[in-house]
Amino acid sequence: MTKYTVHYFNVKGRGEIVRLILVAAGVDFEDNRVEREDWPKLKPTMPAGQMPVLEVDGKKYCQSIAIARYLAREFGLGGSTNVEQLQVDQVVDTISDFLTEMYKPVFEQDATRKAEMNKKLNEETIPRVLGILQNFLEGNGGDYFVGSKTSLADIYFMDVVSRLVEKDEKVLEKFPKLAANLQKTQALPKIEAYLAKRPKTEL
Ligand SMILES: N[C@@H](CCC(=O)N[C@@H](CS)C(=O)NCC(=O)O)C(=O)O
Repeated sequence: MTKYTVHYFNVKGRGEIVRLILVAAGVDFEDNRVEREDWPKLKPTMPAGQMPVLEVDGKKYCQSIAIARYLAREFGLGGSTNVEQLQVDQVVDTISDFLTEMYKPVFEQDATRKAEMNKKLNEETIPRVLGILQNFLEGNGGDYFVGSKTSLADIYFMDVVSRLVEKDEKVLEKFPKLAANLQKTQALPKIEAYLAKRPKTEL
């Protein structure tokens, strides 16, 4: 049996999607949550000196989205046709771009600049990106982002947008279809069980 290990910090960050795909697929994996103080020693052992890293039978691979796509294809969560894979990817890349924007204010040190960035994020970026995602969802009938079952697209949406909902429960008020999709993914039995026991982390 293939042995999978996910190496990442004890945060959701960019690594959570790798964990979630394995969880959704019902695949056992070692969840190696690296402590910050251990990182300098481990960094040179990672392919690009960063995490998340997926280790498959002792071989390490980097880049969260590349890993997520690989696992999704491996376990039937990546789209059934080439066009469906493209549809999954357009959702995933939209969310990945958004995640970069979402974390910018978090790492800003200057308080004034941080406040400006948060204002722009909340008033412009979040509604704009949710609008785009809602169009993708409605363009596919409104239940799933791609095809007629859960895919990497739904799981990555849940991963990232649930973090917004935790901060502001009204964020999806104007996007009922997105809210329903999010709840459906969170209620998948394997995901629900994982979410109930995963460590609570700020990021
Ligand atoms: N594009 C990469 C980015 C990876 C990345 O930025 N990793 C950060 C944590 S989210 C990291 O390892 N930081 C520690 C370091 O660079 O030493 C991915 O999506 O996997």
